[in-house]
Amino acid sequence: MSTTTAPRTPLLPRRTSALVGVLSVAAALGAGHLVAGLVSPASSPFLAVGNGAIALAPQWLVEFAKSAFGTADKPVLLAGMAVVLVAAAAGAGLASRARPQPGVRAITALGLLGFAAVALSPSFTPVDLLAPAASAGAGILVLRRLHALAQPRPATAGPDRRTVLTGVSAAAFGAAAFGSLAAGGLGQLLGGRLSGSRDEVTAALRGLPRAEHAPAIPAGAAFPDQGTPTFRTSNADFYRIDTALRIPTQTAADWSLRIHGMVGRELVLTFDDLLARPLVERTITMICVSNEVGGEYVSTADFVGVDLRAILLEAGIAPGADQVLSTSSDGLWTAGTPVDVLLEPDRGALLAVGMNGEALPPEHGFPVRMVVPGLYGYVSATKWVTDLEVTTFGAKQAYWLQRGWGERGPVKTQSRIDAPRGYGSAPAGRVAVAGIAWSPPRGISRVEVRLDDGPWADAELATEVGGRTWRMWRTSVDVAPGSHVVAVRATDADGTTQTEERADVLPDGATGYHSVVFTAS
Ligand SMILES: Nc1nc2c(c(=O)[nH]1)N[C@H]1C(S)=C(S)[C@@H](COP(=O)(O)O)O[C@H]1N2
Ligand SMILES: [Mo]
Repeated sequence: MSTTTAPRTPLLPRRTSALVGVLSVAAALGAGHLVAGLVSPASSPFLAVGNGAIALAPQWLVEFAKSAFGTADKPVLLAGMAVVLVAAAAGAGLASRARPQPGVRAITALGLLGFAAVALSPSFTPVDLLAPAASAGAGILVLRRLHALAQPRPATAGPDRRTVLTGVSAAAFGAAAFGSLAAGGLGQLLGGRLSGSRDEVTAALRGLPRAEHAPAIPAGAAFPDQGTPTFRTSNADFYRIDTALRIPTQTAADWSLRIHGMVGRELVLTFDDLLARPLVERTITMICVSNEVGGEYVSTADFVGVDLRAILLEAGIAPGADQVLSTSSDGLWTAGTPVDVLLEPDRGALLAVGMNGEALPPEHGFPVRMVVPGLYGYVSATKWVTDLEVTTFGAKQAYWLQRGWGERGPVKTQSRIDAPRGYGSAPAGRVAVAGIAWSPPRGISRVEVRLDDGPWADAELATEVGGRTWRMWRTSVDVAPGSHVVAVRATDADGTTQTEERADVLPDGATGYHSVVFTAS
C-alpha cells in the first residue's frame, strides 16, 4: 500500500541498536577515564558526576545513604550511576534505529553533563575539560561508525553485517576496556608511589624522638573480654567517614600546607618542615556527628604529629578572626574550626602525620590531617589537609555548614552499652553489662546503669587514660527469666550528666540514653 518511492534506511534490529548505544557509551567512559588518568584523575567525567551528585544530594538522601549503606555508600552510588547509564545508553541506541542523530544528541547531552560536573568542581582547572571532551568525542565517533557498519549491505559488498558488527563491537569493547585498564594501571602506579611514600614516612616516624609521649594504656583500661572495644582501635577497624569518591594520592614529598588569611605572617610548610618540629603523640577518641545513640562511628587511636596551636601562634592570628577553614588537597571538602578552641593550651589539637605507629592510612588522610579532641570530625578533622585559612564564620561557610549542620560542633557527652547485645539472650541470674562513655576533652567521672524501671546504680569505671579519650565501664545486673531492658547514662568530669532528651544527629549530634533489650532464659 505504501506509495513511498524514495529509498529509505531500514530500521536496525532492536537488539543491535541497543548494543550500539551501550558500546558507544562504554567507549565514551573508557576514553574519558583514560584521558583523566593521564592529565588529572579527578576530572574523570564519571567520578565528577558522582561528586556532583554527592554535593547536590538533599540532606535526607545523604542521611539515608549513610544509614542504609554506611561506608559502602560510595560503591553503591557508583553502581547505581552505572545502572542508570547503561539503561540510558540502551535507550539512546533504541531511539537511533533509523538514524544515528538521536543517539549522537544523547551522548552530547551526557557529555555536557560531564562538562558541567567537571567545571563546577571546586578543584577545577581548564585542563580538566580534556577528559569530558575526549569522552564525548569518542562516544560520538564510535556511535556513528557502529551505526554505519550495522546497516545491511549487499552480499557482494564484503563480509556480512553480522561478522562486521561482531568485529567492531569487539573492537569498541576492547577500546573501552583498554581505557579503563590503562586508567586503572595508572591508578596502580600512583598507588605504588603512595605506598612507597607511606613506608618512608612510617620509617621516619619510628626514628624520630617524641617531645610528648602517648600514655601507656594500663591493663584495666578496657574490658574487651566483656564486650567493649579494645582501648585503641586498630587502623583497619577505625571508622571511616568522608565524601571522597577518590582518595587523594598526594605523596609526602609533594605535600605542603599553606596557612594564610587573617595572620601576621603567612606560612608554607613542607612535610620535612613538619618532621623538623617537635613531634607530639596523643591518644584521642574521634566521634562523628552522624553517630546515632548506640552507634559505631567512634574510635580511638594514638595520633602523632605537630601541635597545631604552636603553628597558629607562629603565624599570628589577627584580632577578630574566629574560624580556621581547612581544605583537603582535592579542594572538595572544608571544615571550619573555632579559633578559640584551637588556641586552648590544653586542647591538644594536632596536625597528625601518623596513627597507631605508622603513617596515616590513605583513607584516614595521608600524608597529613587535622585532629581536634572534643570536636566532631566535620568541624575539625580534615583529612588530606593542604590549606588553613584564618577567617571568620561570617565570611566563609564550610562544607557541612552549607548543608544545615551546626557551627561549632562540640562533642556531646554520650555512653553506649556493648554487652549484652541488643535483642540478644543471656542465662537468667547475673548478667554482665559493659560499654563505653566519652565526653572529650573533659573526661568521664561517673557511669550509671538502670535495669527495667529500677533505680540508677553506679557502674565500675575502667582506669582513666585521659579526658580526650573514651572510658570503659562495667557492672552486672540480676535478672529473672523474661525480657529486660538496660539503660546507661554518663556524667562528665565537671559533674554534668548527659541529657535524656532524644535528639537526632542533625544538626549537631544525637542525644538521649542508650538502652538495650535482651532476653534472660
Ligand atoms: N577531606 C575530608 N576530611 C574529612 C571528611 C571528609 O568528608 N573529607 N569527613 C570528616 C568527618 S565528618 C569525620 S567524622 C572524620 C572521620 O575521620 P576518619 O574517616 O579518619 O574516621 O573525618 C573528617 N574529615
Ligand atoms: Mo563526621
